[in-house]
Amino acid sequence: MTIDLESKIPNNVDLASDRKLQRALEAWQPSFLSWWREMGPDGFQDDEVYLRTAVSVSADGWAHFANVKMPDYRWGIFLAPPARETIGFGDHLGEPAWNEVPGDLRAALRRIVVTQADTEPASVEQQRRLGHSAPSLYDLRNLFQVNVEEGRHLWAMVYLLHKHFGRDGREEAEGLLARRSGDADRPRILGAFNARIDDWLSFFMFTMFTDRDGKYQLAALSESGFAPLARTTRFMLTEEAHHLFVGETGVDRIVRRSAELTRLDPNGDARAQGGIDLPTLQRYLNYWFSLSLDLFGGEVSTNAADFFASGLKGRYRESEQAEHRALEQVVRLETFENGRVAEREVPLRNAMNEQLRDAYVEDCERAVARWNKTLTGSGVGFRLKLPSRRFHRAIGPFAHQPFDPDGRLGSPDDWAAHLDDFLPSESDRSFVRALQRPVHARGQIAHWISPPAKGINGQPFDFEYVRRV
Ligand code: BYC
Ligand code: FE
Ligand code: FE
Repeated sequence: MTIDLESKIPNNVDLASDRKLQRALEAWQPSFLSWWREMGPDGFQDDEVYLRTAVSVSADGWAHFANVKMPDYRWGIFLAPPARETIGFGDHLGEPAWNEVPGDLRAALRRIVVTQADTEPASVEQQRRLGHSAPSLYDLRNLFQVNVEEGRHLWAMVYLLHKHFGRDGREEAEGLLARRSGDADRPRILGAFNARIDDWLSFFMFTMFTDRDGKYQLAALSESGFAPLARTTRFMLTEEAHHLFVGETGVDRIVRRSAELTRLDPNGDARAQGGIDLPTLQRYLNYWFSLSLDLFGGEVSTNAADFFASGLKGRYRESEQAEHRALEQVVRLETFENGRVAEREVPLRNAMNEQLRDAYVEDCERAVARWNKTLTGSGVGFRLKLPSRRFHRAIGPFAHQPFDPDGRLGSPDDWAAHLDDFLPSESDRSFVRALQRPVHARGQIAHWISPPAKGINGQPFDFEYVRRV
């Protein structure tokens, strides 16, 4: 797998040997760049940003750091080496993995690839104005790092569409640049990717909770019997780790600062001290966690069962499962029937969305425990917690039911009366937005957030991460 960094589109897929594909992708490239100019970060396009660029797929030294203007970022196509030669689960267990799309799986596979692809540019669109209110140059650089890599993830998926789905794939690739996050007529496909992100608390919650859905979805796809999908998602996961780091530590830094300001204030009110109060932080958490839970799909899903049976989408760390056909087992799931919460036995294959969501929730619990440790250390009594999985759902049996964050069913009137306790209100949002004044001077940090424990790539916090022109 030689790496070609010199050609128009850096790649390790030997693009040069497939002229037709190369021409098709080179024709898509200007469309991507004009999408980036129009919908990528607003401003800052001429600034030098200290960016990491993927240049190899070997574990040591897969990326290099340099000052780059964002439009000059080298968006490339990189497949990790195959992890296995055979299909690891489902009805085709043990058969050779596919390098081409099996005809009968074409529609399902295309749908999975397009859904995954659509989230990548969506997130860039959602975050496009945040540069103007960055709390530090360090954070500004991290925002742009995440943005260019989501752009590369779009490339990863568009490569699959162009190479394996012919004319349909090329049309889908156009569609990915035509939909717009939040647009009434042509929105992005999945719910959370049409939500507003116009402050940095939302950005950190999004990279914590929504990018983390990405980690679990990519991990499930990296088990795929369709080898090109498995290999490309496996490489995407190496980049994803930093996005999750940005989210988890970003929230932690706000928690730390909010706790300090709470202690400082005679009435224990962080807002009075120019910070974000912990109850507001909890409401943002409620919002982004519940929105992200929906991204796993319905609790009971025949789509998910089919994806598993046909070998397209596995479980989280499938190889660590005791058994890979998942044919005999049943699992008990919570549902909502005739106005009450009930349990139901479901064949394991139909519960694959919920299994993946379980792994995700456990990971989120770990992060919340870490934030609470920060609160303990700061001597503040407040504790954060994940809301119930029944709360504020739009997909699955609990969708649009008035469950509170503790999972108790109320009346629609109770819901309306407590809405502002559960979720960020317009007044919370405008308060948080008003705090977000840009801090673009070296080594400085906004009042409402703590500095990070360390800088990027061994650089100090006061490094000039973004050189403004
Ligand atoms: N919003 O059988 P069901 C990332 C639809 S994030 C709107 O329950 P299924 C990233 C569904 O399409 C990772 N619609 O679920 C993060 C279906 O429609 P039809 C993205 C939704 O099919 C941050 C119906 O409801 N990756 O990478 O198992 C920054 C019932 O379907 C939603 C993937 O999504 C929703 N939330 O779908 C950047 C992986 N949920 O058939 C990037 C690929 C469900 O009734 N996608 N629906 O018309 C999949 O594997 C699956 O399509 C889903 C679940 C996980 C989305
Ligand atoms: Fe991504
Ligand atoms: Fe990401």
